[in-house]
Amino acid sequence: MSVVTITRMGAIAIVTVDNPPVNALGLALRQGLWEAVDTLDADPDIAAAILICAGRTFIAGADVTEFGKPPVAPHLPDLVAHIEAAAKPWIAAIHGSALGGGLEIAMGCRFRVALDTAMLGLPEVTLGIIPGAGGTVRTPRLVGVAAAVDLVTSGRPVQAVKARAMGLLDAVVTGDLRAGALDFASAALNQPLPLPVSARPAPVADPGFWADQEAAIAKRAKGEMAPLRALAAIRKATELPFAEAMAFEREGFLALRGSDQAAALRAVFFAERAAPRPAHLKDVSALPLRRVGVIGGGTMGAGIAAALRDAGLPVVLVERDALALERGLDNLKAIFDGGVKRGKLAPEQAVARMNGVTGTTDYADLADIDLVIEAVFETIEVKRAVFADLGRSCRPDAVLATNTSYLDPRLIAEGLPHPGRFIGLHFFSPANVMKLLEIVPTPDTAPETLATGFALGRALGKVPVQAGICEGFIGNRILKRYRAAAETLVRQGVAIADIDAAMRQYGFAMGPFEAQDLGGLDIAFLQREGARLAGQQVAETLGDILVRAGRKGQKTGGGWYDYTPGERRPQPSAEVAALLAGAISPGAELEPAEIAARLVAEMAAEGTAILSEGVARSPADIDLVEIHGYGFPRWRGGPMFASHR
Ligand code: T1G
Ligand code: NAD
Repeated sequence: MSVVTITRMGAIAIVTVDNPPVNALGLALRQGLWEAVDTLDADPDIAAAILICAGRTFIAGADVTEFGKPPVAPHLPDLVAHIEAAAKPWIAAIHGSALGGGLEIAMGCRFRVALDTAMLGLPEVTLGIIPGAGGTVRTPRLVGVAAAVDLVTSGRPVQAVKARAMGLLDAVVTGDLRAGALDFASAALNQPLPLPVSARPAPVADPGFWADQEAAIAKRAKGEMAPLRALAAIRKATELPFAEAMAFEREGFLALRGSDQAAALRAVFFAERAAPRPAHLKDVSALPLRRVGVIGGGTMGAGIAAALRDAGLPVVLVERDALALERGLDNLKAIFDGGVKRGKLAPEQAVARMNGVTGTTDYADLADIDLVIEAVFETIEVKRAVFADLGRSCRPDAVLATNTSYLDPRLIAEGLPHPGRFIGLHFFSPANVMKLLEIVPTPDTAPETLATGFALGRALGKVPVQAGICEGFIGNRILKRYRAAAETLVRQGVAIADIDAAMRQYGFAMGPFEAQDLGGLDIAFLQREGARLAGQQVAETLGDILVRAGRKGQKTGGGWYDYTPGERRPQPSAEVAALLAGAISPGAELEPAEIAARLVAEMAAEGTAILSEGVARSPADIDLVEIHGYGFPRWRGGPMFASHR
């Protein structure tokens, strides 16, 4: 079956691409489009061509699976030029997502028309590369310099209406795309044709513009190469003749294509797409999810309820008493009001989100719930009491899940009727923002319960990763090793601030000590104290010394660092130096790269142990946990990827 077919509607040819799943520009498609240009140019009865796609989307870009191989002609920039130079003007008719090479193909067309629901973008930088088929050279000619810089260096797609306003589209249609494109073509062909995009003048930016953009992007990119290279290519598009600018872009694309950062981002790209549909569950049906219960309206319960509402699921929020329920509903409303303040939600959407929440203190209101997520206090007694109530109040087939961070889900579920429906669903705070969801089955968890956990992950747009039962599952277990390794460096005389600076330079938003001051040192301290009380041998940590001295982090005005009241900037602390003096033997002099290498190696070592114990199913899963739960820099690929380069 050919991936390109041509049908004729009078003088208009309809060129249909059908290359599932996303019409990616593999070799066969490139060849098919090349031949279609020649066929239609040779057909005297054809005046114009409409390029349209079958399936879920317009062309979603180059075929990422080809990236690891040498490029094969016809190369994409040549194909775009071939379409642009066609004697018969082409009109791109876009639905779904026109991304990367797909948008570049569309920019080679004389016109671009899209459904109002379509998205258009140049996400190449998210793959560690830059557009390689004219995206940095044609885009500024269509939308101007500032909009081109934002589109290309951020990789963020734009919706059709905004794309039309920017000049990326010539028209937005609703309903039947093919009919709308035909109407547009008929009207457009009665007018003088616009110049091909490459022949249009390139806009010029104010002198200071490039310096400002370079500084802003360098700050945001934190070592990632592609965004700055994309900026340079757009600048050349405004300063050089088209062909020279194209050559500069191609050189940058080819240079980045083989880079470690591109390899890392490609690995993450495919891991993220595989995660929500694990192969071992492909023949297992998930249970229907129509209404979800959340027990506890605190930090996590409110965040989880918000995530459920964002996904359009009705929620029953259960709290222990009327006052706590009122507080829980206020927590939830505050999340949506924050979304309105940030322009993420319209006021009426925030109201609708809350209208989909039923607050109650009566577990009987869970009688018809499909799935319940418990997010109450992290003590086994409270959790076991809650699940005893749930076992009595919910349907026998209702999935019951715990959001515990450290307790053993098997102990929480002990004695629960129908234990096959129990599972751990470990969300990360804030639960309506963080993408990671650790899915933790017990030995009794039924396959369809596990499949339902993944189905919930998909519904919420999460990155779900299955984890076995151990202390901290995957992420918190690696975090504990990371923090211990960082403390070891402190004991060897490496300055706390140098360690944080090294990890920020590596690409983390913040270092391990800054992060503890933000989250609070007491959470981990209480875990250690609990283990000690339970009779476990848990060595004294430097963090213990600080917490015992009342230094719990920013919330107490000081933790690993001092903080000026009202400020959040960490300042090295003389008190901390004095408190830890007895535990530090000065002498270690480490470069930032060495500090980062040692700490990442420790994460990878724990990841290897986690793999060998079967707690994680693959190294890629561990990398997804670190990237989406703990801020590991995406363009490094994760500790497992980074340590095996
Ligand atoms: N190439 C190959 N396969 C792709 C693909 C691509 N570009 N995009 C998606 N897939 C596969 C994916 O692995 C999955 O496979 C299936 O399609 C469905 O994906 C020259 C060089 C288009 C918005 O970055 O953003 O063009 O698991 O689950 O949720 O300048 O896929 O079914 O076997 O994500 O409906 C630029 C990346 C490339 C687009 C659809 N393009 N893709 O989302 O489906 S670089 C991109 C997406 C480039 C040029 C440069 C999304 C989507 P499987 P999915 P979805
Ligand atoms: P929290 O103290 O903010 O909220 C707990 C809520 O549970 C309170 O509102 C309390 O009123 C309610 N509650 C207590 N007993 C109840 C009962 N019998 N019925 C109904 N509601 C009851 O705690 P949190 O930070 O939201 O943590 C909740 C759970 O999520 C814990 O197991 C924690 O380990 C886990 N968790 C926390 C984080 C985090 O960063 N805070 C991250 C992941 C997981």
